[in-house]
Amino acid sequence: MRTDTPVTIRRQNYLPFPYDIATVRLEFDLDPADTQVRSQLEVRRTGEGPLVLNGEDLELVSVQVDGRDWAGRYQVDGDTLTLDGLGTQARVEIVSRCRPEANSALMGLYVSNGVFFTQCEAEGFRRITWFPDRPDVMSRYSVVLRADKKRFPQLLSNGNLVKQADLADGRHEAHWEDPFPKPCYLFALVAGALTWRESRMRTRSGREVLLQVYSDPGSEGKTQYALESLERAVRWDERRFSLELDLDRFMIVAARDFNMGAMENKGLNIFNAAYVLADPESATDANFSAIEAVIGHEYFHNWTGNRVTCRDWFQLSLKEGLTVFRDQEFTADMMAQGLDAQAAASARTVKRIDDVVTLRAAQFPEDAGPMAHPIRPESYQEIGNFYTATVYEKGAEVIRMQQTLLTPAGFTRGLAEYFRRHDGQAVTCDDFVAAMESVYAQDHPGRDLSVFRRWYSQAGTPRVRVTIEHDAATRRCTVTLAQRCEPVGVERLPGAPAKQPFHIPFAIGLLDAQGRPLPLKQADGHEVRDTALLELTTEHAQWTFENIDARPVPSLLRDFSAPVIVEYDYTDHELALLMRHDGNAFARWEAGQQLATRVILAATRERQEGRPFALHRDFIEAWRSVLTAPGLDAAYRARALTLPSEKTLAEHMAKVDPVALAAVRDETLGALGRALADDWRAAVQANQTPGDYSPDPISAGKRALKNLALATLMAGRVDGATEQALGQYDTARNMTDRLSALSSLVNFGAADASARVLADFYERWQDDPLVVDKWFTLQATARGTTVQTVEGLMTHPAFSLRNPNRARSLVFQFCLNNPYGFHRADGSGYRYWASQVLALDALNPEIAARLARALDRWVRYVPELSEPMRQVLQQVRSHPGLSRNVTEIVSKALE
Ligand code: 0A1
Ligand code: ZN
Repeated sequence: MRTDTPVTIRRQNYLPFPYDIATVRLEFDLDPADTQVRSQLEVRRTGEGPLVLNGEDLELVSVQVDGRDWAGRYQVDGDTLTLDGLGTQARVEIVSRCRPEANSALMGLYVSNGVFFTQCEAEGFRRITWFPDRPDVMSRYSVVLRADKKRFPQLLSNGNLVKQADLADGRHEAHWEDPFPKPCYLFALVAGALTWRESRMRTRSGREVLLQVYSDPGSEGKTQYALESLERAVRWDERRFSLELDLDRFMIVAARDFNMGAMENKGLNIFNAAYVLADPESATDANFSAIEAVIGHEYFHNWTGNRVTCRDWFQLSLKEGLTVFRDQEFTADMMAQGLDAQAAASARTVKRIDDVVTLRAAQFPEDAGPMAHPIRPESYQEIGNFYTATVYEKGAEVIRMQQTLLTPAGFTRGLAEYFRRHDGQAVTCDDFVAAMESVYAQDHPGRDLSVFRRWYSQAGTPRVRVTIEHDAATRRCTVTLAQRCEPVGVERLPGAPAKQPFHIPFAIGLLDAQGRPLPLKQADGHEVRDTALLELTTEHAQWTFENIDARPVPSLLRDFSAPVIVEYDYTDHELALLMRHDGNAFARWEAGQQLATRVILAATRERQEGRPFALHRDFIEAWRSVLTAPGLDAAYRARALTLPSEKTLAEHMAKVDPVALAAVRDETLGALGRALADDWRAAVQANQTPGDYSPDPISAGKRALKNLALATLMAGRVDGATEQALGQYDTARNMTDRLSALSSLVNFGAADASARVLADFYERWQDDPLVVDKWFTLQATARGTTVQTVEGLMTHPAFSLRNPNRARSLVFQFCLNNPYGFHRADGSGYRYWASQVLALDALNPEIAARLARALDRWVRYVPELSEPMRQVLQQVRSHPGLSRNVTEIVSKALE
């Protein structure tokens, strides 16, 4: 095994590549055991120095330049191949070999379920052939694939199929040409026996395009939703941003073994099968909605990522933040489609809530820990470690704030300007902001986005402290906003520049004592009906509103207008008022979350001090009011009645005691179940979805509320709940209901009933890998599961550490989402973590590094836990042969 010495790559050291490579011709002789790749590059010198190419795990067969053997004029040094003595123009031909079936890292060319796949982003192309593996080298590709026709009947690559032919010895070949120049990370091939579903559509300029979804034989009944989602995505990008599909053919292929969600290779997206395959019996509402979102995401990359790509990997958020923002908007529009205005607004709020919940659970902790980085990082050791919630989700928030500042119409103009300037180029985040700024400056003379740009260069979640002063005599109310943001990650190191204030768009409303909205009239005469957008660009600032009779209740950070933490000392009474009356549905949800956070944190402190648990009447009544208030739709109600997650709650604790926190959260749930049993039962009855299954947001919302009600009744051990859950499990006609019932039984039911349904579930679904993943996840996260349980499950014939979905479903789920089992005071969970990080690292370093992050915030825990965590981190760090990926994570954690 190779030992990587970590080298830090810095953004400021960027240098352009000194050669252009106009065309690349690749010929593959595909064989799982030994594949030969012949690569021909048209090279033109544009700067100084030799031609240096990257290659990893390749066997070099020959190097020729302009038809002559180049032996003696090239050197291989570790992972680089250096060619000397090239003229201004040269045709370089390199032949190399690789072993796809031995590739367990799933980067480069690999075999999954007998099918060849590639994964090149970020630096996988170098495992296929020698090449300048960096996104700013853009070339036109033509590709020839040759393979045994019986075993590999479909031969796919980027662009258009221009020729197919049978060869001797039962082999055949296919020639593909991609008309668009692209960086090598967007190259792809797929070869194997696949089934497919297709449709044709006319783009808005009238071109006919072929859309195809490929998957393994037998799964053809599960690709309809994916194909429909693709059609919706094509239409949406035309409508919303006037962006049209630029190819004649667009393909999606499902892979059983895949490191991430999916990959936007030009015209040939490769997907984790979990984001393609679905039918009502085997997939949940969450699966259906994730499929639509990921298909949208990859499709939208065709413009934001492929047509305009990144100059270097520090600019990753240029394409990822923007494309996540686009997929969020797509989903919101799809959810709102066909509903009346009020229902549509609620659907959009539900989507916003779901995105904010993800941000708070995944990104806020990251931004406060050792891996904290700006959305455009300054340095990295392994780029694979920077496909983070910060680059993706916070990156999307930074784009959203630009839309808020420019208005949606202004943002659309800004995006058009971005494409006008940069189509076909590899550019930077600064280029993006400059295009937006050109529109912003037109619409706001004298203003610019110079302060706003700090969102790209500074890490950490800003805190905004709000103070309200009311003067009864002048009937004026003054709102003061003050921001601060502690240095995080490398910002704490000596010599780091001081942190500057951010440009924060802060949406606010004011309510009177009855909860009615107050018109917001500012001293300069500017008046809005109910929501004002305050732009905070300095450390603190004040705004004065007029004609306000009494001290109002503020409704803050409406629609989560910026990724910040708000500090305002609400009384419980004020929160209850906002929960009932806030006209901004997001802020109304937020009030309930704050109240619940307060209650659970106080009870956790009491529990730690040995006092008994009792849920306050007012809190129960507040929850009852949401459960029974007229006029709220089920999807929104389900979100408003969901207690904040343990991860979000933990962010509010000085030192985290995960077991106490989880126990109090469970007890709170149980107490709500008992106190409001009749109302929960009524919710179960009122939210049945008879008839054919449909994943539409109204039906999904009903199921979400019904299943929350069922879980809450189960948590409360309310009479009849077990029978209800068992009945639902047995008679369910869709996976959402079946799995929810099963989950309630496994977590809160009696051991024998739980064992019986788990066995039944496996029996029914053992042939469907995506459902077997759910079966493992349920057990990995179940209350009562211990390290021993998980180790037992690892010996199950269906378990394999090599398949990332399976590893995630069991090992990751246990370490990340089972506080009771994982955070045992005896350290057994942590020792298990160390053993699995090391086992995975030998197979697949990218996946291992993700698991490694489960302990990166060890300092946040109570000392009884943080000390054993530190010990296992050190043990992993000192392991010989550790990958660069895991080394970076554990070293930063221990710094
Ligand atoms: N660009 C993809 C993410 C991706 C990154 C790396 C991968 O393999 C290691 C795969 C996919 C996206 O944003 O969807
Ligand atoms: Zn992406």
